[in-house]
Amino acid sequence: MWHILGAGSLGTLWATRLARAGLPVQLILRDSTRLHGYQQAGGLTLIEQGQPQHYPIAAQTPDHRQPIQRLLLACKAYDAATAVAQLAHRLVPGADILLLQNGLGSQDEVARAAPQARCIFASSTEGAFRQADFQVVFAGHGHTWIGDPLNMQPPDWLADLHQAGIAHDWSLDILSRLWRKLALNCAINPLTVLQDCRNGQLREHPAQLACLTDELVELLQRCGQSNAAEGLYDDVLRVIQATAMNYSSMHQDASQGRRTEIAYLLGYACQAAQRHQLPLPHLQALHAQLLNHLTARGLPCH
Ligand code: NAD
Ligand code: KPL
Repeated sequence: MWHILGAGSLGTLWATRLARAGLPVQLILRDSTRLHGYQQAGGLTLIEQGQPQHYPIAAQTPDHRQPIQRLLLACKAYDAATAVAQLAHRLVPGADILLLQNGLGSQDEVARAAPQARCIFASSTEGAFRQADFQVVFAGHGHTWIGDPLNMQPPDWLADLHQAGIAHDWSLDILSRLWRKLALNCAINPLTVLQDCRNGQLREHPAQLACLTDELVELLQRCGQSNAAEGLYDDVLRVIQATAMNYSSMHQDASQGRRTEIAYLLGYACQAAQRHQLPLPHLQALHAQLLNHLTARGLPCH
């Protein structure tokens, strides 16, 4: 049984593909009001290449009593630990939790909230967005790396992902993947918010990108993540080029008045630098500017 917490973009993308492969799925929705809304909708809808497909997947609230052996955590980083704490009493000893959160920091928070479980981390380049409640558009095919820094042994349920057509690989260095993605997000996302621009327009700010990338490379090396630092600047330029017409996820969140994951991206990077007593003036100035920008718009910064 796949218990999936969060019927947002990625939760829906995973739940619908697992369910249509014939695998047992239970959604865990926030509360009885949301469950009622879901029952009214009659299930989840996934839209692929303009074609909607409906999936009447079973759902429950966190206070249901069914034990959980495998949990896919598909909420934002800032909700992850609270969500898992709510379910801690249902997690059987040795349960697996697959964490889809972007950035770093939430994985440790979840591990503290559920010490009886094995936490398996994911880093995904798939893209999905919510068109309406319980309706999600599969916007970008990508790949998901999955790994466990404490245990190199892959779980047997990777076969389910294969069956469901979810492109993935077991990564022996998932932390390196997560750090690399965090560095890309730190170089690109905050600037798109402050300049109010699409990713591609950052090509007009090469000097700023170079300063930030140099500091991110220093940070990665100091944190023992030299592999994640290799060729970072070229990769930043490649991602900007490949996603030139897109607004970054942080830009989308901020412009739509939604809370961002800043604390798990640039905030995490600045904290790590502080822990290592590493002065990174450009990154710290960017962080301060972004905090001011979000605060001025009434958005939380934690
Ligand atoms: P989302 O906001 O679309 O969905 C999160 C869902 O979790 C929401 O429906 C919310 O109500 C639910 N939720 C939160 N707390 C809950 C709780 N306690 N109980 C039940 N439900 C709860 O977010 P998303 O876009 O799917 O992103 C999830 C994570 O995946 C983020 O860390 C994001 O950065 C990462 N990610 C997203 C994408 C994407 O394309 N959307 C791609 C890569 C990575
Ligand atoms: O992951 C991204 C995001 O928008 O969050 C990209 C496209 C890589 C930009 O940082």
